Amino acid sequence: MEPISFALLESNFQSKIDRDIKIEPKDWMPDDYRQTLIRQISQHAHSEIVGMLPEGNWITRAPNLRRKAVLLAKVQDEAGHGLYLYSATETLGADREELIDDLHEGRAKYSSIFNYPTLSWADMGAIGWLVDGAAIMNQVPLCRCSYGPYARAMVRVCKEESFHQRQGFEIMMSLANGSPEQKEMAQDALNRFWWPALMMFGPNDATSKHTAQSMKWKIKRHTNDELRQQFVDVTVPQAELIGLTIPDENLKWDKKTNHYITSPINWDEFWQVVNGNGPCNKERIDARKKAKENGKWVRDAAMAHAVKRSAINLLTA
Ligand code: BYC
Repeated sequence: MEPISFALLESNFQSKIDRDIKIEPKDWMPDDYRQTLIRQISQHAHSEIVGMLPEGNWITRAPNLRRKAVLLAKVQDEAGHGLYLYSATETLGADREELIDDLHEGRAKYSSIFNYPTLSWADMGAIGWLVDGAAIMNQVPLCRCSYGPYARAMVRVCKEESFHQRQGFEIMMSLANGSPEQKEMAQDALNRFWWPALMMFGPNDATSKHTAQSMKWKIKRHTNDELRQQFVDVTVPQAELIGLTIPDENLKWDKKTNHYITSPINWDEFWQVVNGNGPCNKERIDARKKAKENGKWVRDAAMAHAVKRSAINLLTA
């Protein structure tokens, strides 16, 4: 029997994608597709885990028990998202420990947004409203991603993100309707998180090196700029509703396109943060490394227990 040519395998693969048939772990896939998914899903997993830090910072200082319980649940959800996503990378043959080492050694990226500090309680509102809001805009289309395990993980993640976005908006709404000082806190948080939230969608389309191929493979269903625009269009009216001002004096509604037009994004700031020079990059990675060191005894104990159990099972078999 003649060996199947690479060209035939590749054209069958692309034809499945074109017909919206999911690619599953044991299916043939081009190595570049596998590597692109490992890159994107691991960056996504790292973002969830690093993303626990700025909010975890406020659990002990939440203003009341209800807020504390909700924030605690949200941060736990993010740990869960990280775990589904690391599991999804394992279905592609990646090694979780190696991916985590890549993060700790600065070889892997994670979302730029988590390198900004959380200075006040209102930042918990701004993160839920804007950061989770941006995350949903980006992740709902990922539920239709061509790779089955990633698409299925995203369905649950998006349900939880939607709850996160609402809890954030509710915090902002309460502060915006509160005392003048509380309203000022909410406005200050919006001022600091607005531009970093827009940067979450990635470089603009002209400079996004992966978009064209990822769209062809239906890993991405929209470009970075399309999703960023959708986010601006839904978020500006929400700010108006609660009486807060988007920190962009050039922001205007364009009747011709039915979209808001914003000032240009500061891409220099974005790349500085992505390349490790943001306000909190070092602090975030140091915290992750410390968590790994501090958890070593738990992993060692779990391994020792597993070895003991399997020895007992062998003896009693
Ligand atoms: N920050 O060609 P591009 C969350 C990198 S977690 C850092 O457009 P692509 C949440 C990009 O990786 C949110 N790096 O790439 C958690 C690439 O670098 P490499 C995370 C960024 O992949 C807790 C280079 O720039 N969401 O929601 O086509 C609490 C060129 O970019 C960023 C996801 O990860 C950035 N913002 O598009 C609350 C979603 N943007 O790898 C909330 C899944 C770009 O070539 N990921 N880069 O060295 C995606 O949808 C896509 O990967 C992106 C980028 C839209 C982010």
